[in-house]
Amino acid sequence: MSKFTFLFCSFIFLQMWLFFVVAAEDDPNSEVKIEVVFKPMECNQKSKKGDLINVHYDGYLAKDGSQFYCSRSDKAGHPQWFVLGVGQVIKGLDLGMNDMCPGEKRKITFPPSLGFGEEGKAPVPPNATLVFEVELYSVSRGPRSMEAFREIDLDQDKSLTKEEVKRYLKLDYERTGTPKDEAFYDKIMADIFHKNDHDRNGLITTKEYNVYQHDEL
Ligand SMILES: [Ca+2]
Ligand SMILES: [Ca+2]
Repeated sequence: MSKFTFLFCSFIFLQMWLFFVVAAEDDPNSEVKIEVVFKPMECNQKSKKGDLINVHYDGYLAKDGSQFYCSRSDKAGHPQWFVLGVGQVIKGLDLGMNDMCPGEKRKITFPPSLGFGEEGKAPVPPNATLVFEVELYSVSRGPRSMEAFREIDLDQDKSLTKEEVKRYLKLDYERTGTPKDEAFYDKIMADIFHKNDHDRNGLITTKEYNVYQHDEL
């Protein structure tokens, strides 16, 4: 074998090896099917892992199209808040709502392994492929970083009052060009404090706020 042939064969072998490594890698993203139903003209902040997002989502079973969850009728009907990509919602939604613009609507389809699995969870039956129709209202960049906390905490006393959070929310909505009425903010505030003010004293401390528990002030 000439030196050249040897080098060439090594190269082919390396290529094949790389191909198998890549092909064998289980990529959960490829199992999530995303259809963009509506995309707003303007998009200055796309959702990414760690962002606090506000969203309406309706869940359907792929096999017969029946609805099993509707955030518009559940929990007083206001959009849900959660931190994207950290397991606060099922995996299929965490993956399917990434890189999304405020105002965007998507239809997201994913297998049971990224939903409620082989067992299912009532009213979702075992082994169910799920379809979600989602509408994203707002994206707050890195709200769970201490940087954002300091921005919200006007008087820098390391705890957030309802007034401080509300002011921040208003600014955020005004920034994205979608200001809302007082009732809208009040509903969101109730939701945020319900989920984060664990000791119910009307203040969100750095500890209550920080889901990752590793950022230091
Ligand atoms: Ca404060
Ligand atoms: Ca508290």
